[in-house]
Amino acid sequence: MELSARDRAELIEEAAAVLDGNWRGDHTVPSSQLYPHQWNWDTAFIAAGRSWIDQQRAQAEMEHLFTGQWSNGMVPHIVFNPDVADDAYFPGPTFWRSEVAAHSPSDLATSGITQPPLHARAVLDIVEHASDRTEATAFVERMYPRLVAQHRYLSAVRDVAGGGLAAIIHPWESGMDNSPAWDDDLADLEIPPGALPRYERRDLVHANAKDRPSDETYNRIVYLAVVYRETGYSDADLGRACPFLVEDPLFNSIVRWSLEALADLAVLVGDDPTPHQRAGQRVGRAMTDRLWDPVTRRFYARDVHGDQRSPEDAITSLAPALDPALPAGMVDAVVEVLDSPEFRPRDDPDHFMAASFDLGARDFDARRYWRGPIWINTDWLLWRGLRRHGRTRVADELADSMVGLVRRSGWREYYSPFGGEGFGSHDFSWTAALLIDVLHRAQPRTGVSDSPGTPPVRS
Ligand code: 2M8
Repeated sequence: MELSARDRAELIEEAAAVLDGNWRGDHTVPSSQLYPHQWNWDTAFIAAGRSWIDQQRAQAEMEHLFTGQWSNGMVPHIVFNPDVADDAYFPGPTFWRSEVAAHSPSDLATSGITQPPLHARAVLDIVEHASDRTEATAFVERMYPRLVAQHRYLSAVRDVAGGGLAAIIHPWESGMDNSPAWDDDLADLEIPPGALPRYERRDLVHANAKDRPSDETYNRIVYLAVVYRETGYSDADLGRACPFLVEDPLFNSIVRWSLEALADLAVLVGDDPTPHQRAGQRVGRAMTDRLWDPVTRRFYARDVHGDQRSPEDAITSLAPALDPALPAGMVDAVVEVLDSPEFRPRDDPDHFMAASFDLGARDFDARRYWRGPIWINTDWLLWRGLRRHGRTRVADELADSMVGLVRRSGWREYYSPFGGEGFGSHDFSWTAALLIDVLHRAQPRTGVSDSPGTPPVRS
């Protein structure tokens, strides 16, 4: 694909307009209708991309998200905008009732679960791109203790199995809510009669039912949230309280990548980076000990209750590419899977990568959310990880795909791997923000080469 300087500038301008359209004064919504509040990992993606063009808004939205941080360090997956009607999104503030928790903020409604902790990495990106260095230094000083608290919560409260990994307690915490990787765990779940509140799905008002989770899945994920809410969102004994307990490769790879960034931020504020470096290396080792299957040479999510890996080939399996110290043989294995017909439809000349689920699997669905379509955020995470490991060929292909999808179908929430049709929301914020990042760091097949990034650190 050729991209002229003019095309590139136009894409960046369009992406900035998408973000400005979704800006709400102190945060950016993922999309104006389907997701009208502030989301956790969306904010990190949005701020990382926006940092190239608007330092002030990038900083502001990170700080706004952390106004919703709980006193135990947990950063909620949604910070609700009090100006938005309660029934604009389900489950909204009256469902989550964050006030029942001892740790929640008293003046702000939030959800009671978290999402992948990409924030230290986003803060580092903001600082690296900042034009106003004084402002950036003050921003890091404000954010650093909050990020430390976030990671302390994940290691102290979420390492339920004691093996060094954070467990997620709800599929929404993975960010890949409807992935077939969670099907077995959800199938085992029995909803006692009367345990499910009456509710109306608001997502189907704004999105095609073919793109969204089934009603049966929705009942289960709502039930899981109710079960945790009934504990008062307690930190105690999650192993007993939470029927869904999974060590997810993507979540933990992001913990690993962010801990590395947190160590760099520690240096900037004059703190000791060593504890964060060591914590990151421990997570990396725990991923290879607990999630790597040496027979299939893949990473899989681990069900903590069943104490076993779930052998589903979902995009989460490839995320350990983000670990800067991942041994070269494991990086090779990630690249092999990504290159295989499981993740790219080679027989289709108009194919894009990377599917979010094994293209040949029974449960693959090219348009249903997280069950097969391509997402720009997972492409971007793999791209950042693989560039870092010097896997330029496949990283460039990912960059080409991201740019190609947007040029083919606009700023959509997700896309078909076959032909690139767009699905879900229009004018989706992280798609716009991450494309700004891609276009600044690399010029897809334009002949203008990109600097290869920091060489991998071996530990
Ligand atoms: C989707 O998740 C929300 C619940 O958090 C939903 O379906 O209502 C996911 O794609 C998630 O990863 C994302 O953060 C959120 C907002 O974009 O939407």
